[in-house]
Amino acid sequence: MIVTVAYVADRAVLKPLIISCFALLYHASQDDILDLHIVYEGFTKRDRDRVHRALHRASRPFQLTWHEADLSPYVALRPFHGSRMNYVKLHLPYLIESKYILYIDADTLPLLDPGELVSGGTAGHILAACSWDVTADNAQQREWFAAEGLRPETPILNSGVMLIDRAKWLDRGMTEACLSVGHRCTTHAGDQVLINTVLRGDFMPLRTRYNIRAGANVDVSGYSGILHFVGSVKPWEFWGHWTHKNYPIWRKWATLGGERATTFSIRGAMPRILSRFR
Ligand SMILES: [Mn+2]
Repeated sequence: MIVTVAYVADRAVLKPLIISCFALLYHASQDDILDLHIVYEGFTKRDRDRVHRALHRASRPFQLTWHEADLSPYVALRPFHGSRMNYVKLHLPYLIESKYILYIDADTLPLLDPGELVSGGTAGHILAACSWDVTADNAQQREWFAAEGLRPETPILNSGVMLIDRAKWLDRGMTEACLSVGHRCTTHAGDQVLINTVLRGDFMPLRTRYNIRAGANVDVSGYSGILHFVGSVKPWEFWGHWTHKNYPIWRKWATLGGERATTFSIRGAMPRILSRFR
């Protein structure tokens, strides 16, 4: 089987991207071919070579396609944490021709065979994703969802891991519907709010193991699945070394992938260091 997986990344997440791809390929079945697509912005040839080097260390069959991100459809959308890269997810079914596209955030550590997730399909839905325990009435953007008429119990998905049925996505005009919501959206949005507003809970729920919340304060090193480093403290950041409970497992995989676990950046660390003394 060919397993198609897509990432979207800029240089801010180059290191986690490299390790996420590496771990994914490492866990892929020998009987499958991993068909990897990376939509990028601002990568140099050296950056791309680093990705290739890590993938070759996994000694598994793969093919890799690079797509330069086109951010022009999103100029009128609100930036999310200072970037519009997250909206690129909305165009994946136009960029990649495959029945199923498994989208994975770069801030993840996939410790399972992706073929297992893809072969589960989407049960007739446009996509499959994890909703954790978030519903329209307890989501951060609950006022927006209520104003949009979502019922309080509507499950809200996390768009960090999504299995997309490409034909269904395109048939239902999902990209255009999300962009149109984005143009009138008044909340701190990002692709996730747009997708949830359009789907209104109509997605296949995935088991939590396919998107495990690996926050700084919860040790999930005993879990097998896709670890998702949610939250603002990331294990690959200078400060994460001390403050992230999942730093040891991150370091293990970063080392296997041939990367240093953290990059010391005084500029990146200073605001956090100073905040300790305030
Ligand atoms: Mn994420």
